[in-house]
Amino acid sequence: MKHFDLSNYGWGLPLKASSYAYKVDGALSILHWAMFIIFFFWAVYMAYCLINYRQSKSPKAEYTGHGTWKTYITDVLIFVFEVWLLAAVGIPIWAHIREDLPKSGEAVEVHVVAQQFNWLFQYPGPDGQFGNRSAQFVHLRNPLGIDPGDVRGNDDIISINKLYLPMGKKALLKLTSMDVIHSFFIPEFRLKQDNVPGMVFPVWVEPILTGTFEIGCAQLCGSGHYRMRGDAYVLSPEDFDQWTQTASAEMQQHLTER
Ligand SMILES: [Cu+2]
Repeated sequence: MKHFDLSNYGWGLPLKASSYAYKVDGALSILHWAMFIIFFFWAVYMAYCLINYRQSKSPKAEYTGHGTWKTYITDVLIFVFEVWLLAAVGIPIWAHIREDLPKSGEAVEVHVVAQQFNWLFQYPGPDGQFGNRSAQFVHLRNPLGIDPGDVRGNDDIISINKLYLPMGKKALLKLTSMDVIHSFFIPEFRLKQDNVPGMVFPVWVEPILTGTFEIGCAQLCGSGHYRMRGDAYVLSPEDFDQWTQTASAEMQQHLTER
């Protein structure tokens, strides 16, 4: 399997690999173009003032001012634009990403557990049910501490630093941490969310491209923060089903040695 693809990054923003990446980039583009236009006109206006009100032409400072309502036009335009950007563009996109969570049965569900300095992924396996986890069962061979007495966990898949997702299907990721605050970040998905110990944050993503995408930790979490990375492999739905079968079978074999 290909290890993270550097060609996903280039000039400008990274490759757009999720259904909402276009929306996020659209909002960023509007903001940057607006800033560029505002900057341009301010620069032109400043040059106009420097020339038009140069000392030889206007030697005496005026303190009273002669502002009329017209001087507020630009302020009002920028204010209206900013309110529009926030209310009509930003908040709906944010709400879509944060609140349009797929229901448990409709999506591929993965538990994402951050740990200094790895990403641990738990899949429910073919039975669709997650086995319970408990700290008392954590072992080198059982890094997530899946309860060996819980039959639901017998076919669960544990993957370290490798996240597998099917293309074109929604994935519901439940984020938590074992130790300190980490932040789950996949630039190509435009997805970033803190992993907080003792809490579970659900996030969702719908990959629209197959390929390998880098997972980084976006929260300084200790001396090994720099190497806390992984890869997200987006497979075709058939390949993903195949992977689920194979990985689960391997885990069950592994379990007998647990
Ligand atoms: Cu981290």
